[in-house]
Amino acid sequence: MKIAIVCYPTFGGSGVLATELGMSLVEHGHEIHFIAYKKPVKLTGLNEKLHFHKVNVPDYPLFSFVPYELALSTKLVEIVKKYSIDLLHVHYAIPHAYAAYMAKKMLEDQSIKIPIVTTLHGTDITLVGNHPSYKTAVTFSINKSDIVTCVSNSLKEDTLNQFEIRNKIRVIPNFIDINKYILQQDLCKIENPIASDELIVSHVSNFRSVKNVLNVIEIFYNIQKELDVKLLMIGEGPDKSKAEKMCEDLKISHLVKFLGNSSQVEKNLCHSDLFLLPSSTESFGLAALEAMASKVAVISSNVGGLSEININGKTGFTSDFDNIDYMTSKSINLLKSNTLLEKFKENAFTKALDYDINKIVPLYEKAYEDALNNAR
Ligand code: GMT
Repeated sequence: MKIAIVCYPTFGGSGVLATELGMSLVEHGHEIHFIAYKKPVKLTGLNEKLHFHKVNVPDYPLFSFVPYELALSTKLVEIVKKYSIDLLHVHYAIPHAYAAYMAKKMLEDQSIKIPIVTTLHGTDITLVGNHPSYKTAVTFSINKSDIVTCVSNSLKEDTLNQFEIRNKIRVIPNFIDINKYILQQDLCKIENPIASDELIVSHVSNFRSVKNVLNVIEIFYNIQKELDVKLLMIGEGPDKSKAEKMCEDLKISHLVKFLGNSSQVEKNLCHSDLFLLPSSTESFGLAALEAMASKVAVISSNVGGLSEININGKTGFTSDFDNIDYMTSKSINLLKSNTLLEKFKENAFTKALDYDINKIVPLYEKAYEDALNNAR
């Protein structure tokens, strides 16, 4: 199949997932065309089967906001015709599903049929999409997609509760390439053959307010009072400087490393013991799954899709996002008992196997076949 994938090109989970999916589809024999305003950060190895097309959005003094949807739908029409694309797969409803529908209608006018698969990722539904300024257009674009997928059961429920959806929604969970993580575990052992006594706690996110990074710092502050421990904070975003300032105020800056964005989190996570993700909303929590694939136990909130992957009492612990005392005491219990910690790490890894790329990508291929069959 020839598939055009539209996504955000940033470090956000939806863009990362879309990129990994596209690159894996190439290995399955498909031809993939990424379309975005910038090359996706994790996209490598462009060749005759793997393309990137940039959406150019010219500015004009009249515009307070550049009309990205217009430029994107125009680009979609151009690429579909130029490369005889079979199908559009758009990640994140806003504005991608809307622009795809416009492209579909423009192509229909030229007697070209193109089905749309839309994948909902979370904030396009739970935080942004249900705002009155967008809701009507988001509902319309979901209902006009040929196939709709979302990344967790919880997101499916939220979508059905918050929007009037006539379409069926299939759940296709996010995935990781487990072999990449296994390989990295081996490399980490070679790099660091003698296990250190120092424990490592980590957090990966875009440091937006929903991630509650200040809670991460507070939990870590409590842990370091009792244990010899370091914290790795990976990512960039609006609350990063507040988190750095909090570390200075609490006089723990020497124990906390802010590493910035990473395109190889598996390298940063392979020495970690515990992962903290106290988000107030999280449709899936790809970062938690990446930690689990790296054999790291997870202390997270119980919101959205997080409790579908982080099994309370088995792969880690879950609680209300603001229950700092519970998260602290569970972290300390786990980190104090090597036997318990090792058991949780193994359980986390075993659970991550359910989300291996080889199990999940065929579900997308099936969705594409169904979309093509429905369109015929
Ligand atoms: O986490 C974010 O804020 C970024 C956002 C995105 O669209 O990139 O992440 C959402 O999609 C990820 C990939 O499906 C999910 O793993 C995240 O849980 C989800 N974020 C939220 O629901 C807050």
